[in-house]
Amino acid sequence: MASSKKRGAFIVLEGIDRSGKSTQSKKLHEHLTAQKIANQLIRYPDRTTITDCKQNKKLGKLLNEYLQCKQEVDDRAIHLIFSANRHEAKQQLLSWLEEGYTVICDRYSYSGTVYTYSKNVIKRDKMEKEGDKSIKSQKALDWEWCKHVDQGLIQPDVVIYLNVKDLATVKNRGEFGNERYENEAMLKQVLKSYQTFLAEDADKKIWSIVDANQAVEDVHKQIVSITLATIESVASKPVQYL
Ligand code: NYM
Ligand code: MG
Repeated sequence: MASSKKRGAFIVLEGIDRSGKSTQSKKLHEHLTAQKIANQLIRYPDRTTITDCKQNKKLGKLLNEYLQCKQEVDDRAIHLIFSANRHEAKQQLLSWLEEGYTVICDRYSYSGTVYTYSKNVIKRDKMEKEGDKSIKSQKALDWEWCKHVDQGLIQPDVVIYLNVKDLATVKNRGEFGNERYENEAMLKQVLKSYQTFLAEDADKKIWSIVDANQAVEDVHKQIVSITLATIESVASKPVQYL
């Protein structure tokens, strides 16, 4: 990367299902494009990736079918596949940032950890109640393991967390309940797990909390302002890694 060239910013949006991430990511992309700020909009899981030339779209397709409950996959295996879906795209992401594109990303590594971990907490609670002796096997899905597999990925310059105060808000938004994980018990635990991340990452100063209960346009304005400040502040700084 030529030292005079400004790099793009890596902007991640996180939050529970129906918190408005996709709407806001798209609005941000449209806004930056209208302002002639070079940018790319991506999302995870990327349900379309091709990783096996003999069987097109293997990982993306599998993740999509898993989320739509059309396939059952071992908990550890699927966590690694969600992670691999990010690792395989790392070079492309790095190239974009170095070329000066700001990258808007709808969910990232944080979703990976909080969803797998939350699923495991619920499973363990159930096993404990039922006195299930195989509970030890669930230990391998602890918080650190879930996080660890994403080490080496590019660290976001900012993680914009769309904070919903209670599940009542998202339950009234369209299509809630169609996919795996979109149920109350799970999303309650996911909310708690995001709080754990916020607390753990406090010294990294990359999380920016936005109240998702506000009107769409108000949320958008806040996100634009955070994004523009981030683009400005990281332009001459090196990319960081998880
Ligand atoms: N999800 C997303 C995971 O379980 N692990 C991951 O690594 C990622 C990126 O996929 N309920 C889950 C969270 C969501 C689901 O996301 C699909 P979306 O944004 O609804 O398409
Ligand atoms: Mg969803």
